[in-house]
Amino acid sequence: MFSFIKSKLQKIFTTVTSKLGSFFSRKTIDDAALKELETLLISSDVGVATTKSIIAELKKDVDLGMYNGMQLKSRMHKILLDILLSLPHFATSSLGSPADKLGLNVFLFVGINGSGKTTSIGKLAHLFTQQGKKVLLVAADTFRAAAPEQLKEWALRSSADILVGKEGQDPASLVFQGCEKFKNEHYDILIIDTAGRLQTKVNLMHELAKIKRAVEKQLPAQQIATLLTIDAMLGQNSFEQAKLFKESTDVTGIILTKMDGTGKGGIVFAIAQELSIPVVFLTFGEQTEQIKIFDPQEYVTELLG
Ligand SMILES: Nc1nc2c(ncn2[C@@H]2O[C@H](COP(=O)(O)OP(=O)(O)OP(=O)(O)O)[C@@H](O)[C@H]2O)c(=O)[nH]1
Ligand SMILES: [Mg+2]
Repeated sequence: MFSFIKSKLQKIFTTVTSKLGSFFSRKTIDDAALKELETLLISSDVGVATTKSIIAELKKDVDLGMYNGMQLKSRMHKILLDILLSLPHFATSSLGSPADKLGLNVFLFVGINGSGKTTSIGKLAHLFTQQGKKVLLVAADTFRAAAPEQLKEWALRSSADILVGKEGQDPASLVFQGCEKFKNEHYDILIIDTAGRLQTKVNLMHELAKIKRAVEKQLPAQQIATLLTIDAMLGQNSFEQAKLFKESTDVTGIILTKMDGTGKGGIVFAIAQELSIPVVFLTFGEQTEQIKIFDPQEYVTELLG
């Protein structure tokens, strides 16, 4: 059976995983090899700071004079996994569990335009309706006229209900209505789509903060997850925007989108180490089922080949 990376994230497999393999088959690993490895990690989006810390760890062993490719592989496995597991663990098991068990069942999506919010919402809605849950989507991207239509398509595909506002309605007031509907009509899951672009970034951040307050007025904080979509193909360029969202909306988790389009894949480590936000889902295509809960153990094992 093909591994997840090999079959779904082919570009990563053919670049990073196969290049790492050439290190792991070496008889000796010395300083020169670590230099080469450093270049590979940086070019795979691991990020300069995170790469330096990984290489510094590996160098301790090289200095002790013991090293072959297989030992390198097992050390890297531990170091990379530690980076991912060092975060306050996101309870993916609580995703969508009933509110009375304090599971996360309200998902506020944020992220820049084109990063994959609406598409990922469609996939997540489908995941939940497949489990027999009653799902409500709120089309709070009122900035772009075509946005509610796009979300309606996804609602149809996943058999979720959708609340669309009146033209020009304030998104926070629509979200407020959405929360009331969610409670009054006993939905299991509420998912809110937002705009990725306004006249200015400051406006956007203010609007998102206002939307968040509208949700928090009606629902307990323990139920609410703010999910930030990041386009994996943008790599390190996505960091500045991620920081901006993090500052204004207190992000619970990241959905790393378009993993099918990148041959890198190291960004998950840079996100964990430099942003301290857990990656919760990976998406890898435009079809409904092309989403997966991120599993650190599996990801590291498969990335190393
Ligand atoms: N290859 C690939 N394309 C994707 C993936 N997720 C989303 N896309 C595409 O990326 C484009 C943008 O996705 P949207 O979901 O519209 O992004 P958005 O964040 O809602 O954008 P705005 O509504 O403009 O803020 C669309 O063409 C999607 O089909 C993915 O995992 N893989
Ligand atoms: Mg959208």
